[in-house]
Amino acid sequence: MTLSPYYEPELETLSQRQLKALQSERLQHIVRYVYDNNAQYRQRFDSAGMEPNDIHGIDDLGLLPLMSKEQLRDNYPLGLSCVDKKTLVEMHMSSGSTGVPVVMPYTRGDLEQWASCMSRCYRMAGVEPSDVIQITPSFGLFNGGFGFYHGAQNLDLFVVPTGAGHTRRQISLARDFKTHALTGVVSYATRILEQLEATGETLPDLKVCMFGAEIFSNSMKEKVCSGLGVEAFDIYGMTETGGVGTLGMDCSAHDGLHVWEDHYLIEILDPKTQQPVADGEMGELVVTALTREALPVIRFRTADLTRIVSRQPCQCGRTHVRIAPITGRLDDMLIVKGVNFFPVQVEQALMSIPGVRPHYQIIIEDDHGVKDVRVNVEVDEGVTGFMVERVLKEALGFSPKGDVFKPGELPRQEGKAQRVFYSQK
Ligand code: DLL
Repeated sequence: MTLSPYYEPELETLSQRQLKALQSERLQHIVRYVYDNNAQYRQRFDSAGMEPNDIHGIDDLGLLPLMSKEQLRDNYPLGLSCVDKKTLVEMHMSSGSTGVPVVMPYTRGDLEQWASCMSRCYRMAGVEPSDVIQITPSFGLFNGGFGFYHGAQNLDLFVVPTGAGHTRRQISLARDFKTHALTGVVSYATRILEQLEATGETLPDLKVCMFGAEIFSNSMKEKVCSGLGVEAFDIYGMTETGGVGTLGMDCSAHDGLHVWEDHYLIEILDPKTQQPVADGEMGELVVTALTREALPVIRFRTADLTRIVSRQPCQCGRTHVRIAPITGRLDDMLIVKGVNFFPVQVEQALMSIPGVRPHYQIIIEDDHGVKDVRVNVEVDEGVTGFMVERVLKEALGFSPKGDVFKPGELPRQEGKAQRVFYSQK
């Protein structure tokens, strides 16, 4: 018997009208809820000159003040929690580049909401009960490991909880337990692929990869898919929204990420004016959590850049809005020699060169305020620095300096890969 491709068919295929009505009702509720249960929210709404009764539906969203990562950091550990600490059952945390933590506490209801979002993602990737799923992010403060786990438990999948690292052991477990789906951080897939290529082994049972947590170019995705012989899904979420999978994933049409709009209201705003951009235009994703209990973010500025792909129903039958894969973060944009670019553009150009490996570094050299960029990349024999430089010049409009390295020469990291480094002269 083939299972339904949906986990919650009715909710995933609501008509636009039904969806808007549900979102409006939930928005009114959540705004009243945070106002009544947390003094910080109350104060911020009061300062913005609004009160919960002003919100009649999603068209009034713009009346609510925007929320920044700093606010979450300033309220470490539980200053923005809307529930009694006794009702909390779990927490996750991200430290980001500044090291000041952002904490997300969970009630039992929040864990169930997370598991439902994740279950939708698994179903969308065609993963079925008793399929073997290998979870490669760490089981710890990072939400990745536990998020994949909660969803998998909810669907009765067979979990191989390898956690991070130990690539050789990951491969032997995947082979011995016939892993069907591999989940984790994008750059870890490249580590597994590298190891397989070095030994000539294959993982014939592996059919699906669910990867996210990092911005990745299409060409990187193609390399991973063809190398591992899998279909890769781009899964999206963040600590502030409740973790991996909460915001959505692409379906096998791979035409944008389906946002779980009954749980999260999204806006795409111009980062400068903070006004909505037209559909199709790039902007900052701003998220309101409609169904979380412990810490529902309201108009949270994610700093992630994306655009609306379509509001029309997808060929998979789901009706929620689709957004483009994340192309950059506001704080990621590099400016060198008067040219603005995102690291993913360098990756896209590098990965389009046959024989270039998915391991690279972008080094921003600062010589008394004058910036230059150096790109180091691993390549197979026969690929020269000149070939790399030519492609980068074409893509970026200027020639970065750089060196080519043999496979395995650049350092590897566990977890999210650091691609950009800064050096002072
Ligand atoms: O990275 C959640 C996650 C874990 C997603 C495992 C997918 C797989 P944080 O550590 O809080 O949570 O980082 C969130 O990572 O704002 C994006 O900038 C980036 N990010 C997450 N998913 C994607 C994705 C997890 N699919 C931050 N594509 C977000 C691009 C992503 N960037």
